[in-house]
Amino acid sequence: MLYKGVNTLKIKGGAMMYSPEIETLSREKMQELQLSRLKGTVERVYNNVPFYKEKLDELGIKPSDIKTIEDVRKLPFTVKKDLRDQYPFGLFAVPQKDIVRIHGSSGTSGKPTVVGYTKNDIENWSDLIARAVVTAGGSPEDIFHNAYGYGLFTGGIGFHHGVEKLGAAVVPISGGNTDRQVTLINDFKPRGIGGTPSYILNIAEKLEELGIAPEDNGLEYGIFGAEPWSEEMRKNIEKKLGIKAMDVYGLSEVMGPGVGIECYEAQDGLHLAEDHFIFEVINPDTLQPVADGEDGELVITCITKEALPLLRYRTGDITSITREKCKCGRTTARMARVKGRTDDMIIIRGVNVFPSEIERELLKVNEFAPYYQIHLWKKGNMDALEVRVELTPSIYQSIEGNLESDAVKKLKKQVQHDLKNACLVSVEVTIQQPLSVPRSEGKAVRVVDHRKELVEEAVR
Ligand code: DLL
Repeated sequence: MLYKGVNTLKIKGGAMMYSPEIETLSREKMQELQLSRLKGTVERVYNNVPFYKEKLDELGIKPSDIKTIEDVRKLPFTVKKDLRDQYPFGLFAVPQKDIVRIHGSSGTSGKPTVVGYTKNDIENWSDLIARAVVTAGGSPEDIFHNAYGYGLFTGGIGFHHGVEKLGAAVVPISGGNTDRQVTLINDFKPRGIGGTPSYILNIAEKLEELGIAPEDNGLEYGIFGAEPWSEEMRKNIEKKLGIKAMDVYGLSEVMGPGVGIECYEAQDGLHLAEDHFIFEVINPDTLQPVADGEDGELVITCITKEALPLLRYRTGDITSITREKCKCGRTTARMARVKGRTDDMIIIRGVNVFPSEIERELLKVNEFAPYYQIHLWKKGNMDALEVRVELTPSIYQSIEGNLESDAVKKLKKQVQHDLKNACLVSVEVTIQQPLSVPRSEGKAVRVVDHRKELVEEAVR
């Protein structure tokens, strides 16, 4: 089927695709395309971004030294601190008059990192979101409930333009006001929904509370990302909403959402937009590439961006890449679900723990609602890890609200044992009443680190 005005068609025996010629390109052809775009990018940043000229000069590299795709490894890395140091517009490669949009990411401390887009950048981004929505099972005839936050965050407005570009109808509800979200879902019956998985879970629970059954909400697919989530969380959301849930990845520094997306057919790794970015996975300590399938830090080079073409941006995200063909027919490389961030990794008594590993264990426990928060403490000189979880309302009722009951004690012991087996560290599990873990409307705060406060308090 060919949708009017949209580059979407069905390929035989395969999936619906938005840009089939790109999505099924041979590796050889893809690398040719990447190389020509990379050469252009290096030339542009060398001539227009003093920061990069200086870095390239320091390394003795000229744009003409980029001759093969492997030469990307000759280029300098860019890190978040570089964006902060060049705040706000120091890394832009075009004059201010060509910028049509500015986004940012809030970060935990200080000023946001600022990113800019030209008109072409926005067109490319919208195309990639349109491609992502189709990959996730969407079509131009859909209504798409967009519960990503609108504002400096790239989620809301990024999806907004892409869904419109596809020709589908976007409901720009943003995050928050869950009652209204549920009313609109019930009334409009959107086929697609987007939002952070932690917030979508709130919406799903609200629907449940109001007695709106999964088969009556109209939803068929969801596109969730912007924070790490686990397979268990996926199953949970899919069941509650009666949909297929796809993982979408992206970061404002290189564009926003749409850098990678799972396909509806396989839900097995995120198809990467290799025509716009070059992806590497490196060992964060040695900075050397790791083999396909091996975990490391994802590094992204922008090859079509005009306003902010970052070279070898170290995302801090831990994942792996496979280049095996997917059963949906696409040939693009796929990345595994992000396991966590290098800076999110909790090091407890020398053991590395990712919040997603803890999530996986907790969500296996039927007695718990799918909400949790990790708290880090100091006990004497030792780090201590506490996980706060809550019982489901029905379990809470069945024990008559007695959190000291033998059943709760037994459950706590069992979960602590399972967590220790899975994560190799001792975890103190605090089982709480329903609705006691903070709910998110955007990215969930999974880890609260009290260790610094405690040290500061002691010094005071
Ligand atoms: O979170 C862009 C986005 C919006 C992606 C909507 C997906 C959906 P930032 O606010 O700059 O941009 O945060 C980027 O979020 O480096 C990852 O650590 C994390 N992240 C994004 N997507 C995923 C995901 C947006 N699917 C940072 N799984 C990234 C795990 C994710 N982490």
